[in-house]
Amino acid sequence: MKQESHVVTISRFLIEEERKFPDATGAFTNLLSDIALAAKVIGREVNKAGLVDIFGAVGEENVHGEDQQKLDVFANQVMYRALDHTGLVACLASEESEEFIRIPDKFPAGDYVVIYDPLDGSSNIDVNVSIGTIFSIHRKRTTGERGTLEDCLQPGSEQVAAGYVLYGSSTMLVYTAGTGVHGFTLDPSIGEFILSHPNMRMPEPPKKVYSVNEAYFTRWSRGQQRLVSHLKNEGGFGSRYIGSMVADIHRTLLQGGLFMYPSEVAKPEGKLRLLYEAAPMAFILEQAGGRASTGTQEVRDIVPTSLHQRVPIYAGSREFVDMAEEMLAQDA
Ligand code: P6P
Repeated sequence: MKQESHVVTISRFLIEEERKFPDATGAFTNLLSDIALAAKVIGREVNKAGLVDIFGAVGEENVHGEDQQKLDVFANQVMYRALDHTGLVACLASEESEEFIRIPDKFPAGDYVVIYDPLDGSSNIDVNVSIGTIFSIHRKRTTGERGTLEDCLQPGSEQVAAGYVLYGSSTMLVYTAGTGVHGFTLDPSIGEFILSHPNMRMPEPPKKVYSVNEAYFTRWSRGQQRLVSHLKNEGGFGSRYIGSMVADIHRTLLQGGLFMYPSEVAKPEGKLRLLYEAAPMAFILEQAGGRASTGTQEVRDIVPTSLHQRVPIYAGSREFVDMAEEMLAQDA
């Protein structure tokens, strides 16, 4: 008789992981399960966006002056409603909200702080390019019952977990809680995330691929220009750039390579946000054997001073990030 393959749902995996920690209360398991549910709901709308009037902009701008897409607004609401009532969360922060988000008094609060970009890469929605949700999880540090802004402004090194959902040819949830990186693929026929990529490790040797928007070449520092010129000439690298961070990072995690969003002479902080883009991706890549640097320091060492602060990022295979830092230092 054909052996039924050993199907491990994300719920089963989380429970088995929880058993490894005798002091675990089950709160983290429930939190990740709630995020997985939100991912399914967001994924359902993303995957049918072409069929209903949920494409396009809402005619408003988000906190960064970027046109808000209808799916951005929807995904933000789904993440909030999946978490606000659970009693697991002390406070939240979202790319779509200027201020940090308090848990309403009508709901109990918990110990976790969840910071998220509900739909990253949303400028790609209308052209059917993969987009994603990114989340970062901290523990509340302040002593009050409910979280504060201070609880959101923790360095990436203090994250208890981080993950992303990639709405692509399949919907994948990838997360780390500090004991490896684990990938789950949604089986839409049963509505379950199934463990498809246990213990993800960046490949050695890595694929020689760099990923950066070269349209900005003239805005870069001399060191950055020399780095990319070296990669594409003597370095023998290929180039892949999707323009959706979750998709570019996911490819880099699976194949190896170097993802960059560098600073520009006029924009020394770069574009990507520390709390809900760079820091969670840094945790994931480091847990898989990679690295993430600003070009001069570990992304996860930066102590945030504001919710939406931006950082340059060089992320991917350890040896490629090391090389980038060395070449940038030559022209510093
Ligand atoms: P650019 C998408 O808007 C995003 O925030 C990231 O997902 C992506 O890596 C980056 O911006 C793309 O920016 O300037 O190359 O279009």
